[in-house]
Amino acid sequence: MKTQVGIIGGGPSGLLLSQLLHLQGIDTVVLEKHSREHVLGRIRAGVLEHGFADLMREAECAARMDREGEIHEGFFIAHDGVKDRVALKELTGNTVIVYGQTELTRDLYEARDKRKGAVIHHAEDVMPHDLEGKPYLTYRSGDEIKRIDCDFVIGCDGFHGVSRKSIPRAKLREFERLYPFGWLGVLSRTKPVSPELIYCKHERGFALCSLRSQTLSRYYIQVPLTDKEGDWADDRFWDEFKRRLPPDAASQLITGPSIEKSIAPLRSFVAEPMRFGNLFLAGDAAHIVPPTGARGLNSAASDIYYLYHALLDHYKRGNDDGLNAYSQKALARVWKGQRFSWWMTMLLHTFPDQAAYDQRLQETDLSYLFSSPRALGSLAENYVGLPF
Ligand code: FAS
Ligand code: PHB
Repeated sequence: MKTQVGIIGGGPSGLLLSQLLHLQGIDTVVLEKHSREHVLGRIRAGVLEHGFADLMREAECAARMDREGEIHEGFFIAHDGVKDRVALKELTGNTVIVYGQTELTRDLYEARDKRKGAVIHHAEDVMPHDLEGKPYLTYRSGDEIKRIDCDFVIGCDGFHGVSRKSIPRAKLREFERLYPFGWLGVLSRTKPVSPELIYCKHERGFALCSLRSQTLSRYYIQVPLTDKEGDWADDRFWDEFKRRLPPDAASQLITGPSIEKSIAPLRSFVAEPMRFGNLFLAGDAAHIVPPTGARGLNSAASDIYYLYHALLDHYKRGNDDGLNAYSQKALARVWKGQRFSWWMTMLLHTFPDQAAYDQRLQETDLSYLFSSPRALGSLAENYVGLPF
């Protein structure tokens, strides 16, 4: 098989790039190792920057997002018994859309199907070859090894994928910070406790009130790294969650059976450069953030935006400036997302054995934040998404 752009990974990054290029007549093939049901079964991001939403509209995949997604003009930070609001729209003129990654990925799959896009599931043992020459991909389908010749390989295969690992160690530099806790996430068919998100800083640990719709709540609590989902029966989760909420929310909390429960460790990670020969990395394949700043999926958006325009310039105008500048340009925005996610995580979580001095710094950071419109404006502009 031959194609112009071979994409490893059928998550939001790979699918969005494939759809955008297809609309411009550029041929792609997406190789996804899992089934579609498996990909859609993962509960992940919930908040989309306006930049991501605009890309979905440009990809002609935004009808349901615009119909069912909720526009949010602000969110709350609860701390020391008070709830302060971050008025995103007043501070920046922009808003965010609350729309689950699962639904967004479903919309992208449906758009690929409608245009008969080549998305191959159950692609086992995907391997990129000859990345500094004329690249090709191989993968196993049943007992058969198949080959796809392409001009470029885009690694959209997430943190555990094969593409970043295909770059020679000597060419790659990795930056990582691990956090001494994880997030236990619960999905429940209950009315959300708050119409806007509430990030709760609490001495017992961080908690987050989010949602997927007015009948589907998405809640998180900070848990020790040693905890497993099995340690948290629903009753134990609801009791602990309620203890970390501000009083008005705690009194209105509606509990119910969890329909999904998972623990994700928190990590900050960046791989540089995001290019090796004709291989380009995008999304989680190149960078990971703790979800505190809702930057994970949104950091992938600017990678896809830069790659999409760079590939257009290559194929339509024979100009490779965009491809040659991709890694540097993408990393500049990725690192701003890293900084913001790290800062929000340090601000709102309870660190085991935290020095008293660091505790005072957290408290001072919060009081400064809500005493200075400029400090709050900085938080808000990062949350709604810095310009591409
Ligand atoms: P993805 O990981 O989504 O997709 C990669 C795809 O490649 C997968 O479908 C995988 O099956 C496939 N793949 C992997 N290896 C392959 C191989 N060798 N061959 C072929 N295919 C391969 N972000 C937020 O903003 N908010 C959140 O609350 C949030 N929560 C998260 C919770 C968890 C547990 C995780 C892991 C991430 C979370 N994220 C969150 C971040 C998440 O949303 C990512 O940023 C987003 O999925 C990035 O999308 P992709 O880059 O497409 O990577
Ligand atoms: C979510 O709804 O899953 C969500 C929202 C905001 C975050 C993290 C997760 O910062």
